[in-house]
Amino acid sequence: MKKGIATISPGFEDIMPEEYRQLVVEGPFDRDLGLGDLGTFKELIEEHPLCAGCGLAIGIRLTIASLPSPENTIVVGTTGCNSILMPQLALHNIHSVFGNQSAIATGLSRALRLRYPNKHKDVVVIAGDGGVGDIGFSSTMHAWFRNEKFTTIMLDNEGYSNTGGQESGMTRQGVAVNMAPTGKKYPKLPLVELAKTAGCAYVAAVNPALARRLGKMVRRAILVAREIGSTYIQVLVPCPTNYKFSPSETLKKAKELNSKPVEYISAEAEQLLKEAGE
Ligand SMILES: Cc1ncc(C[n+]2csc(CCOP(=O)(O)OP(=O)(O)O)c2C)c(N)n1
Ligand code: SF4
Ligand SMILES: [Mg+2]
Repeated sequence: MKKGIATISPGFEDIMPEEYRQLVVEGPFDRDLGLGDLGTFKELIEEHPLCAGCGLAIGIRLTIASLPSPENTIVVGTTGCNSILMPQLALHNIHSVFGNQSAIATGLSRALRLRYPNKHKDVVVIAGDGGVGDIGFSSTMHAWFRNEKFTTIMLDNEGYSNTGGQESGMTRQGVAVNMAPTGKKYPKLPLVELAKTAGCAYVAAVNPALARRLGKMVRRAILVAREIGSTYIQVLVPCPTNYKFSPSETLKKAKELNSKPVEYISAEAEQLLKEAGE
C-alpha cells in the first residue's frame, strides 16, 4: 500500500498536526531518495534534544536519510544518548532494555519474515558503543554467530556519554574521560574484526564526515542483511560534551579519529550487491 505507514485516515486530515501532514506529502516514503537529496524532502528526524554539535545526532541523521525503504524499516535502539532522540524519529522504533537490542531484533526480524514472506521488512539496530560492545556484547555476538538477518549500527562515541563520561570498551588506550581520570588501561575493542570472525557478510567502519560513503554503506548493509545475514557498521561519532572540544569541531575530530574507512564484503555479498547495482 503506497505510503500506507503514513497515510491519514479519511476524515482526520484537519486535526492532524501540520508537521505530520507535511510528512505524508513531502517525506521520503516510497521515494527513491538518498543523502544527495537532503534539503529537498521532509526528513524523518528534524528536531532533537541532543547537545549542540553532537556527532551521534549527525550520524543518526545521515543513517536515517540513507535507509533504502524507510516505510518498511523498524529501528531497535537501547539506552544511551541515542535513545533520547529516538522518540522524535518518524519511524517505527523500539526501545529495548539496555544491551538487549540484538535479542529484540532477532525475534522481530524472524517474526516479520514469517508474517510478511513476500515483503522486505528491514530491522536495524542503532545503539551506542556501551550498548553494542559492552553491556550488549553477548547478545550482539550471538546474533552474529547465528547469522540473524538484521543490521547493527554502532554509534561509537568512545565512552558512556549519557551517564556523564565513563570509559567503555571502545575508549582508546591511555585516554582519560570524566569519570575514569587515570586513563584507559587496555586497547579499544576490535569489534570490526570480531564481526568478521563471527561471520558477518558485510562489515564497515566510517565517520559522518564521509557522508556519501556512510550512506552507501548503510544501503549495502541493509540489502545484504535482507538476503544473506548479519551486517555491521561502526560509525565514529565524537562527543563534544564529554571529550570537551568545541561543538564546531565534531567532524574534524571524526576525520582525525577514523581517517581510513574500512569495508569488508564477503564473496556472496559482493555478488548480491553487484546484481543490485550497489
Ligand atoms: C541495565 C542498565 N545498566 C546501566 C544503565 C545506565 N546507563 C544508562 S546510559 C549508559 C551508558 C550508555 O553508553 P553508550 O551505549 O555508549 O551510549 P552513549 O550514551 O554513549 O551514546 C549506562 C551505563 C542502564 N540504564 N541500564
Ligand atoms: S553527551 Fe555527547 S553523545 Fe550525548 S548528546 Fe551530548 S554530545 Fe551527544
Ligand atoms: Mg557511547
